[in-house]
Amino acid sequence: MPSKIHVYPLNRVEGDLKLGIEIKDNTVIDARSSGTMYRGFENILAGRGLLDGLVITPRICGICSTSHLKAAARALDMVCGVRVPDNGKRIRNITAMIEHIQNDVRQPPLLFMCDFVNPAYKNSPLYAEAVRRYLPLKGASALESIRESKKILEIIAILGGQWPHSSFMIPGGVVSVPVGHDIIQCRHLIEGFRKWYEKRFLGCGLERFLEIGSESDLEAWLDESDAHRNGEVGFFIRFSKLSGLDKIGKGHGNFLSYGGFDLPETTEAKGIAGDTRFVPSGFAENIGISPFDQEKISESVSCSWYRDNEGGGRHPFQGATEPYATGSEGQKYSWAKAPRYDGKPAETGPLAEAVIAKNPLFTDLVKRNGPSAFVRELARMARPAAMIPAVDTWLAEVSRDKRHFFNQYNQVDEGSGFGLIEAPRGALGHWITVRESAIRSYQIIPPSTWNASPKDGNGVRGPWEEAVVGTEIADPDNPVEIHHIIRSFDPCLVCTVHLADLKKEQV
Ligand code: NFE
Repeated sequence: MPSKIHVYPLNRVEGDLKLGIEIKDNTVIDARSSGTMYRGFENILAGRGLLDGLVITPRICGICSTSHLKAAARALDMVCGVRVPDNGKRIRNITAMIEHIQNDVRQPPLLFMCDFVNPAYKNSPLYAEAVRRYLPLKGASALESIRESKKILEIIAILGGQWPHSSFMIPGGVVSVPVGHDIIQCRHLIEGFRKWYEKRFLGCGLERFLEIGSESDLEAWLDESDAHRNGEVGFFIRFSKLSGLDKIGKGHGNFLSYGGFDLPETTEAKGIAGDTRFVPSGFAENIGISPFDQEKISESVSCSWYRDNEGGGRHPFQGATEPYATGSEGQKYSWAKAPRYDGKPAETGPLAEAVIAKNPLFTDLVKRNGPSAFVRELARMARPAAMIPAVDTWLAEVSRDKRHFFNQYNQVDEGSGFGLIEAPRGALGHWITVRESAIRSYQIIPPSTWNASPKDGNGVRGPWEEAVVGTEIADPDNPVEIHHIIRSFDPCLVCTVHLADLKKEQV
């Protein structure tokens, strides 16, 4: 049977994405991930004042603005050669972590598990319960998640003035200096959130959940009590296994983490042994981890609507953003560039962080079964378990440590720097070059660009293009399998992704 190309627009996904998939005998044989909107923040920044990225880059996105602020501030820390004092690190870490946590409890019920109410599952024994929980904007869990994720964001508003799009980080630290009752209020909020997350998400205490160290432990934990089975995580595991989400969405199996959350010099919070950050950096092929080297990052524009670079992929310090739309007749098909690490595509996000941090559960799951839509989403739902205690520890430390929150920085005329962090969706990088006190060039690679990458100059697919290849599609008019795979990467604003089959062509 000849193959057919199906073109699915994915609305409101970090600007708008379109996925073209080629299906032969009900199996995906090729895919094209296409960012359909040019934004041009990098060109807006060129020529502006040194600090303007602190105000402009948080506007890139409404769900990860604190992360862009942090990456911009870290790039400027490097340009200005200034160190951040412990309290500055704590406030930066607390606020950025809260952004992760809100995302990790908001995305699963609102954006991922709403697909469990797809008519494709209407005969599933778990369907009625899925509808009760996740029916968009009506399900009990969907409504709870909106309420609780909104509440926890108050911590960023208290410490940073507002959320989203705040600009309270500066080179050398933060400008906000919380007073006693601010910290009391933040600790009250994190404590209330912890109780809700334990009761409704996990069905057990954080400590019990963090004991799970392997696939068999996970199965034993699930069988242990109704509370475990009926929490959001337990229900997600049961539905996913029954529906085969652990068998789809494998991809390349390459993982990237820039690492994040610098540990203060004095702190009770612990990263993994020997690392100076709460989340370590690294690159992994399956579970084989190698040290991270930012010089190995490059971006190809061979299949992207930008003027071709001579000599292929370029490091962001040499990168340029020169739009060059050729239509869809050539090999260019996306406004997203194609980032590569050591020439290879890499997925990034909570699963990549967990593998690179050698988390025993996720190392075991990936070692046994490889990545999947299931394991990617499980890593997201589990991530707050380790972060909530760190937030509370740093809040307590801020209230005891009366020292300063920033070090004075000097304005510089020339220099360059990069800010590489972990945003909610994974590795986020800002690269800035300064000449005559102004921004000469600013290059940004958000996590969704890594995951949504089009093909590179060698024709190698990006992570989610690769993840959908090989998938059997039961009904090309309702490709729920593709929804699960793409949403397991948590593309920005995926809550309102609608896949509509625009066009079918015989090839
Ligand atoms: Ni618009 Fe973001 C995160 C960043 S993009 S959500 O997380 O940076 O992938």
